[in-house]
Amino acid sequence: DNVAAGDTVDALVVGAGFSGIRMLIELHKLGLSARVLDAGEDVGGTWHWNRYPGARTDSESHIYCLSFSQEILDTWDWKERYPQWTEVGDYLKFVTDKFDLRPDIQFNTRVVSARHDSTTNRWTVVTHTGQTFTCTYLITGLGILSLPVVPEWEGRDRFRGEILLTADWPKEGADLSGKRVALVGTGATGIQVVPVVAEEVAELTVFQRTPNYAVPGQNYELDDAKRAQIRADYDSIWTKARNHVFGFALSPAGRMYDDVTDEERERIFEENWQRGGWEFLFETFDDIVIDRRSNDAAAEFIRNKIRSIVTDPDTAELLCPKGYPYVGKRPPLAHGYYEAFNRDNVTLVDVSEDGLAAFTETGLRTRDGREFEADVIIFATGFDAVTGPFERIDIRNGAGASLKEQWDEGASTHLGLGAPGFPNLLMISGPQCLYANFPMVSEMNVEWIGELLGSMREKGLDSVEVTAEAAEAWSAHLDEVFQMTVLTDGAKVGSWYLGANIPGKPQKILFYFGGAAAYTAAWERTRDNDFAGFTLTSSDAESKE
Ligand code: NA7
Repeated sequence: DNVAAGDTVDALVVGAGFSGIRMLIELHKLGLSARVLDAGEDVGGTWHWNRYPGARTDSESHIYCLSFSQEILDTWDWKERYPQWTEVGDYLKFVTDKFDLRPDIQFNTRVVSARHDSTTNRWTVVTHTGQTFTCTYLITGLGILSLPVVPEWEGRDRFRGEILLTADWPKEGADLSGKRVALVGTGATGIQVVPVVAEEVAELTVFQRTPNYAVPGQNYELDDAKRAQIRADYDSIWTKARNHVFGFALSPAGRMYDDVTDEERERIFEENWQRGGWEFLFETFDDIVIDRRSNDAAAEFIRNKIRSIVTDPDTAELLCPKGYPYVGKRPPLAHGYYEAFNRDNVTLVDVSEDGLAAFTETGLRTRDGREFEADVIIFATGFDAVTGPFERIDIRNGAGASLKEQWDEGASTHLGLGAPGFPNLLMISGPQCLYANFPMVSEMNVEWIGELLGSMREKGLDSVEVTAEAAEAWSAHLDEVFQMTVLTDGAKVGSWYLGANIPGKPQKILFYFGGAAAYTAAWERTRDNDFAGFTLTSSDAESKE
């Protein structure tokens, strides 16, 4: 299924997840020649690699998808409220085949470098096998969480058991039955792994550094009647999502902390805990992310739930997040996570003070010498988010300057779409894009890149670059919005929103938290103002200068 080597195309897209697939469709519409490269064996991106037991989305299926094709919305049948990784993968394959995209996608291909030549206005892109592509536009759909990180503890080679990574789970699966399994990491991933793996293994030891605020997803299967209801409602679903702060099809609660009595507040939290998912955060009180009292109330409600679910009081207390606000880190959805700690074969180990430090022949050891035995160690230890995947590619502009070096103090972009100094490098869900339901963010960015390229083409222009002023202004705005939220506390607890989970990574907010409507409005101001913030030129004119 690989296409011919040594190609020259108008646009080269890196990544065949939601972003890359949707971009290819847009490029076809524009009549541009295009190629998509992906390191995996098939489309899927995040959902190609994260094949671990329990992997599913934290967004509801009917909005964790692309909106542009009515036909796809009408024909693809989602099976569950939150689809499993296999289902999202199948969906992306369905879209790929429906739009006959495979001839323009090359799999098993990792891009290692990209260098812009300002005299020819072309990027030269080199892959891990040394294959070379040239293109006018280099478009990235790298994913925000695609570079997994694993702690570098001493003695990895010493361990005689098996080491598994959730973000690169064996394609053939892993047989954990009857084994003693250690799990490191209790983020959104670890929390999905625990209840599923607990059913299969002899013993599961869960190492927790920072407890999370996990609200139940309350997953359910969708039947024809539910799907018909969703389909009939799609106009309003997309309108809601495009106006929602996190891109969900939810409505504002219409009330704040002070609007109700304490008893009323408990009742509202309880009701939405039962509904499950993001309703708990977004349809209870509209000020949870900005008002400490509202946040404290939600946090205490969740702690009390944990105390009521987990029967061993010491374990319950360890599982209770304290000292940082709800949403201070990205909160996961749970599917039987807390309940799993009531099983005899599941043990929680607190490594918040005395961290894990080394592998032994038979397991893991903490700094002060506590030892734990395991046949299999699973790492669900997170990602070098957003900028990591860019920085592992050696991206350089015409002057030889590297993007990684430019981002030494943190990435700076305009709307997440491009960085100053890097002409014709266009990003989908790049640094400083909107933080929201990501298929939606990617689709917005793709449509905007489409509008930009379409307009440039009409005007006979072929070079676009973000201005330094626009990137500075966007960074300042991002920070201003971020400072209004309780998310700033994420720095204390290693939030990946901030780059705080990676030692040495600049701590600068990686996302815009102003909501989908404001993000769209910012793009529309740019577009309707002759793409203010971007310098558009023709390479012909440039070469005459
Ligand atoms: P996360 O949310 O970054 O979680 C990583 C987890 O791994 C988290 O609990 C970390 O603890 C833990 N971790 C990382 N390094 C260590 C060491 N050295 N020792 C012990 N524990 C460690 O990644 P996920 O994959 O779960 O989720 C990422 C996103 O995917 C999620 O937010 C959703 O958007 C989907 P820490 O909290 O840093 O103390």
